[in-house]
Amino acid sequence: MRGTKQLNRMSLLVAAFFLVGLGLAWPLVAVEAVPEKVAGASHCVRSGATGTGDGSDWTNAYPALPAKLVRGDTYYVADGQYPRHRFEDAEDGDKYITVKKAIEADHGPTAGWKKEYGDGVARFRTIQFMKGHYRFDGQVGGGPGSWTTGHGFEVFHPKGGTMIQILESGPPHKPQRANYIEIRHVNAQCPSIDVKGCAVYGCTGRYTNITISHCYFHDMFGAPLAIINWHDFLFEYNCVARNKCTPAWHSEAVSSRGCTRITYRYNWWENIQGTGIIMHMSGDATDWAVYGNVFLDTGKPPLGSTAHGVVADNQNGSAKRIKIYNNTIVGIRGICSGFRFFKGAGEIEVANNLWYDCKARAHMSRLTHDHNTYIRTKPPGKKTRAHDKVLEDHPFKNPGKSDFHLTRPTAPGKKLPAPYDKDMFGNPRGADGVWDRGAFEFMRK
Ligand SMILES: [Ca+2]
Repeated sequence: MRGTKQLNRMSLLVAAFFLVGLGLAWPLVAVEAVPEKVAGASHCVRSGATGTGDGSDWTNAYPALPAKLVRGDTYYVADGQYPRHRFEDAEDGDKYITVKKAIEADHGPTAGWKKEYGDGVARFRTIQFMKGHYRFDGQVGGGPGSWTTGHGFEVFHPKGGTMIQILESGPPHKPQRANYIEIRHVNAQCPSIDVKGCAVYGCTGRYTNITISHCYFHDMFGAPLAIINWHDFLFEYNCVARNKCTPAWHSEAVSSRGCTRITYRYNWWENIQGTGIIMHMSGDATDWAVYGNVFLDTGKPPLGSTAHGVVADNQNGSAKRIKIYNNTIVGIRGICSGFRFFKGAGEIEVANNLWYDCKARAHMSRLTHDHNTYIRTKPPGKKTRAHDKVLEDHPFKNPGKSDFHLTRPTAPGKKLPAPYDKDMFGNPRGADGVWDRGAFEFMRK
C-alpha cells in the first residue's frame, strides 16, 4: 500500500512538472494538498507460521507480534496462542498502531489466508502498554446480546495477576502518561474466582482518552478495574462479572481514584462483591456519567454484595457533577442497592433508574433523586419523591433468565438531553411518548 501511495504521488509530481512545462498553471502546492488518505501497511501475525516470518502474508506471517511495531501500521493476528506483549513503540504525533484480530471479513493481506485462521480466538499471555496511541481490537464478540461470548482476543495467564496493564510504575516525580488507547472485544479472566488478578490496571501515571468497549472481564479475586488519575475514559458495552472480595482483600468492580470525565454506559455488571460496584475510593471525582447499565445479582453463587452502594464513594476525596440515569438494578444484596456519595460536593443527580427485587435498600446520600421506580425494593426513605413509584409487579420479559427488556411502558421518566436519549441498542428514548425508566427503552409499535 505504501508503494502504491508513493507511486501515485510520483505520478502527480511528474504530471505537475509536465503541465508546468507546457506553460499551464499548476501550482505545486496543489500537489502537496492531495489528501494522504492512505492507511499504513498491513502485517500478518500467525502463531505456528513457518514461512520467512517477515509478516508480508499469511504464509510468511510473524509467529508472534514483533517487539517493535511501525506507527501507522496494522497488525492482523490469527487464531492461536501468543506470548506476553509489551507495547512500547515511540509515539509519532497522532499515529496509531492497530493490532486487530484477523477475521474472515477483515484480515489484511489475502495471500495464504485460510478462513480457519479467523474463526477462533487469539489468546495473549498478558499485555502491557507503556506508550499511547494504540488500538487493540478483537473485532468480534461481546456487547448486548453476546456479553460473554465470541471475543476475538483473550488475555489470560494461568497464574492470574494483571491481564492488561497500562504503564509500569515510574519515578514518582515524573509520572508517565498514557493517552489514546482503545481496547475492544477482549475477554480477560483469571483461572478462577480464587486467583488474585485484575483485568485492567492503570495506577502509576496519568491517563487520558482511553476507551474500553465490548470486553468481558470476569472471574477474579480482586477488582477487575483498578484506575488512578484517569481522565476522558469511556467504558461501554462491557460485561464485568464475578469477582471475589474478603475482609483482608477488599475489592469492587471498579476501584477508581481521582478520575474525571468518565462515562460508564451500556454495560452489564453481574455478581460483584465488595465495597460497591463502581467505587470512587479517594481523590476528587468530577463529571461522571453512569447510564443505561444493568447491575445484577443473579442470586446464584458466587453471590455479589455491596456495602456502600452500586455507585458510591469510600468517604474520601470529593465527588461532583455525577449523573446516574436509566440503569436497571436487580437483586443487589448487602447493605445498599442505591447510590451514596458521603463526600458529595454537588450536582449529583439520580433519575430514571429501575430497581427490582433488591434485598439491600436503595439508600441515597448527598444527591438529588426523583423519577425512580422501586419494585420489591425499599426506596431510600419513607417519603418518596414526587415522581417516584414503589411497585410490586415487574414489567420485564423474563427476569428469571436475566431478560430485563420491558413488556410495557414504565411511569414516565425525566426527559434528558443527549447523550442520555438512547438505550444500549440505540433505541431513542421517549419517541413513543414515554421516556421509560431502566436500561431498556420500551418502543410502542
Ligand atoms: Ca418508550
